[in-house]
Amino acid sequence: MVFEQLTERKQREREMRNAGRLPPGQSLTLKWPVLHEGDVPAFDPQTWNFRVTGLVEHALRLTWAEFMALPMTEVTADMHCVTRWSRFDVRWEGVLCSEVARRAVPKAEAKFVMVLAEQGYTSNVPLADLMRPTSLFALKHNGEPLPAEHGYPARLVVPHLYAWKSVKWVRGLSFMAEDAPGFWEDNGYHMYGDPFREQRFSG
Ligand SMILES: Nc1nc2c(c(=O)[nH]1)N[C@H]1C(S)=C(S)[C@@H](COP(=O)(O)O)O[C@H]1N2
Ligand SMILES: [Mo]
Repeated sequence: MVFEQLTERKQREREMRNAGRLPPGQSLTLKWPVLHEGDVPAFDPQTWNFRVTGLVEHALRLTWAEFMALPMTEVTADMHCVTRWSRFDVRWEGVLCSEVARRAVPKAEAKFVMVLAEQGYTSNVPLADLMRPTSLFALKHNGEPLPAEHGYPARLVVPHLYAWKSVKWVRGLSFMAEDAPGFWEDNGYHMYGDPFREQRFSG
């Protein structure tokens, strides 16, 4: 049984490598590891809000009801963690980052975004990367509401960057002119984090 699982995993891993979808130094996991600093925060729909600040024409403060009323999109994408596991064809459902940005209207000088989460976790992402049609605030994973430990009620997903940028329990965005390090970037991780270029740590 264990042997069969290993074989299935190895076969799928080879398939993904051949398809150019397994970044260097990564291996396939069939599970969904849980990785984060600190505790799983509680969610109160009465007090939860999503705030957009910084270099935008319209600062936003959306309630949970307002956030859920935004248009929903489905994105199927791969997930790569810097600790060397990758998952493939994950189906996310939620609000595209571009939908939120469109309402806030970034100023011309806004080039980077600090993503803000519960308990002070942050990560920086270039605005252009957030505007891609695969970057979203996911509310569902493979058709089910996000499990608490994976970011319920909402998490950012930026599938083309290492998953430390895919901020769980996301609460807001701050638009900036210059790049600035978030939590892991401040602790030696790469400012951009492209898994296909193995941008794990800063130089
Ligand atoms: N708020 C928050 N988001 C976070 C983290 C964290 O510590 N806090 N860890 C990141 C890291 S390092 C990874 S690999 C992914 C893991 O997501 P998962 O636990 O759903 O697999 O979440 C990212 N998002
Ligand atoms: Mo990670």
